[in-house]
Amino acid sequence: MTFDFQKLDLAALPDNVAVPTYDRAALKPRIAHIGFGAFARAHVAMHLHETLAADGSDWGMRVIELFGTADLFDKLAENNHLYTLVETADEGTNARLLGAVCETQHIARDGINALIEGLAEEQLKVISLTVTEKGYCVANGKLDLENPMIQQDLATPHAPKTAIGLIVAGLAKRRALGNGPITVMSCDNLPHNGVLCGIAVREFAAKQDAELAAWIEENVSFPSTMVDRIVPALTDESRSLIRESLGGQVDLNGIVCEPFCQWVIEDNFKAGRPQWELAGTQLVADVEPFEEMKLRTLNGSHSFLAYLGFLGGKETIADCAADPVYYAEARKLMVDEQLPTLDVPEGVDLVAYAESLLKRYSNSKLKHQTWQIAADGTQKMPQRWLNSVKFHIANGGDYSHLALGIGGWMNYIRANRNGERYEVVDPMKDKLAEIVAQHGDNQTAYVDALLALDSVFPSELVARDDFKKAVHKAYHAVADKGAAQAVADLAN
Ligand code: CS2
Repeated sequence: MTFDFQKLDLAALPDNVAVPTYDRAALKPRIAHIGFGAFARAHVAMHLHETLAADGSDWGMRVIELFGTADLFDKLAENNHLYTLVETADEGTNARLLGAVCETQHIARDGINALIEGLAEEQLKVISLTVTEKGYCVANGKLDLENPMIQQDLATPHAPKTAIGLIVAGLAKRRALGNGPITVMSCDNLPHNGVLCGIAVREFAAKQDAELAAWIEENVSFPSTMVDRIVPALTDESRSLIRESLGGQVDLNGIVCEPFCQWVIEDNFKAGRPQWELAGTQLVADVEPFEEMKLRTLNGSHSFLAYLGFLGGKETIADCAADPVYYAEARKLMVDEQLPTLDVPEGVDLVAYAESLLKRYSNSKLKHQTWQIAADGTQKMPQRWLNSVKFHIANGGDYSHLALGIGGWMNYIRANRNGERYEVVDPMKDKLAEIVAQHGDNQTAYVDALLALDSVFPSELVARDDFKKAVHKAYHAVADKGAAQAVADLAN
């Protein structure tokens, strides 16, 4: 199937495709968003679009990319920065054009200086980011000074390649120009994402200039946020759905997602913010209970289904949810092993929350691939599973589902599903492949070598025989009986 660029013809859109009604010409780049992938298009930029529709303000968004080519950004500009959002579920589909983006900047097209200067502009009041877990370059709660990209950026701070290096360069320029305070808002699936982002930025700055670090302390806030919307990577099938929804027009910047959307933001902004609450966003004093609930329940069960589902021959989360055994065990993972570890956010019924997630997983229109969620396991497991394991060990609770998830991951990274090879995506993939090559034939040594990865498995867990035993057992269950049987055996 080919999808060639075509300029959107707004007059020819089907009547049910809504277009922005607010004054887009008045928008100024007052938010700069780094990392304009599928998630940001469907979530962060959608919330701003709805806010603008409600208040008609001038809070436009500049979107920034540090990787790949500027092709899609060029196409977005040709369409006056409009693009299509299609929300789809078994109950029906809804398409509309979003209009909050007013500018694009790409490192490969515009050069790093333009990006740095952009972050220093006076009218810019918020820098937001969706750069995935690994984009923060943090290990064990600190800036990862072993990370080669951080080392390179510290050596050439005027030409950074990482988001953290770019933000610090932008803040340094902002300080030099006297352009005032700003907020840096992380929107990635990490616990205390604002705190972690603040640590990375401040530690990077302190390595260069203590006065800059002190200025940041005083002038920059780092609110935490909880973001939630399932937005699978585009496939030909979703591109076709976009075309069909637009009455035959192609939009290469379009995106397809589920109807559900949630955003909880810590209300801690140094220089103002859009009135996001007008678009249903929750602004709260403490995001942590929401973050932990979502990370452990949603993302934790996603990763469980990703490894054990993929190895069990299931291509999508909806395929997993359609299998009564996977469905029941994912529910138990959430209700029996994750919910007891949580502080309940005000007004939330946790069991009803878990049920609502299973309903979302059953959306057969979404085609959210298990292989996609399986990516970056070394970056995801600590917050999704291992903190809960710590809780159970301290409280004598059962964590057999969490352990099976870990055993599933250890099998998954061998890149061999009954003889079928696949790509393992992970920033530590070379290290993982080395462990497979060195110890793959000796299962005990293999599991021990993985448990020795100290940026993934906390030493306090690895020091415990009961934990090690549970992981060895889980690894063997999946290796010997296959993932589907190992999941089914959890019921016994
Ligand atoms: C998923 C998330 O790929 C993954 O790791 O668990 O992207 C998930 O779909 C979102 O966090 C939902 O809000």
